[in-house]
Amino acid sequence: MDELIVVERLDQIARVTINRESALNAMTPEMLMGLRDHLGELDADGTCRAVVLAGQARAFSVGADIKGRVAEYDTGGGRDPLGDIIRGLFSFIERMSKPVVAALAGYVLGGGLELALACDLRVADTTARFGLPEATVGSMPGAGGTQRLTRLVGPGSALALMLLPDRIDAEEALRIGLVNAVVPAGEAVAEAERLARQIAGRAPLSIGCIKRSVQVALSSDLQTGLDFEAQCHAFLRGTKDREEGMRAFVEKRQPRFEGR
Ligand code: CO8
Repeated sequence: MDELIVVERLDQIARVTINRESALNAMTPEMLMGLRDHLGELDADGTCRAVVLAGQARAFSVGADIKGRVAEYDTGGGRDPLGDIIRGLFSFIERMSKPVVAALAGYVLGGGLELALACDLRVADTTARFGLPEATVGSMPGAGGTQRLTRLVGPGSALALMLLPDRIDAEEALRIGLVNAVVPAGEAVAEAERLARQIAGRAPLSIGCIKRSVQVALSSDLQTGLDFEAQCHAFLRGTKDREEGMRAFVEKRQPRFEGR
């Protein structure tokens, strides 16, 4: 398993693992482009209904590869190839029609935390430690952290994580709403997969519409969001899966959704 990103298909879900254990899954442009390619393929694959995103060994990710950034990618000039790739990837994850569940264990720092923020659900195990150390190295969260974290946990908790050097543990992350659940050490991936399977059993077009509607809620006024929700609802009313879902309920059986 030498690939920087490892993809495993498990029936209707996929497990995607960041695989750079020697550098605690620090992110390089090659890794991020690989992740973008794999997620693009999974999003286009009608047989995949949800994705679990995890990190190998003792980190989800410690963020940008500082050594590589100093050496190659960032001269402090105008262009920032890593920044362009990372921002494009995180926005793509939000645009995916399939939910991405982050399985968080060990270090979840800097860009690694920003990656988790771009996912739809977050499960942490008790080893997880969260922090945004960018200001310690003369930078700032620049891959969506100031925006997504603030929207998720509110300005008070977001500022504490960004201004102070302290890391927070999984229980504190749960308390402030940064993660959806905390599980015992070593169980984050299994729990994330359990949630992904539950999502996979539901109507995929409904799931996609819900995800998109929540994104719209975060970037529009209430009326625009309500109009978008109504459009999605009208669209779903005409789908085969809605007919199947209602029929299955009446017939007291499991629905067979096809995504149409
Ligand atoms: N980049 C490159 N290599 C890293 C990084 C990193 N961010 N973090 C750790 N490593 C490497 C170490 O250098 C070490 O390698 P080696 O064995 O070759 O020396 C290996 O991983 C193991 O690390 P440690 O020996 O340090 O392990 P510890 O358990 O003692 O410490 C820590 C782990 C606490 C995570 C420590 O390594 C650390 O503080 N790392 C830096 C974390 C950090 O500052 N991350 C934020 C980076 S900035 C960022 O992510 C911005 C993203 C957005 C950029 C784009 C926006 C435009």
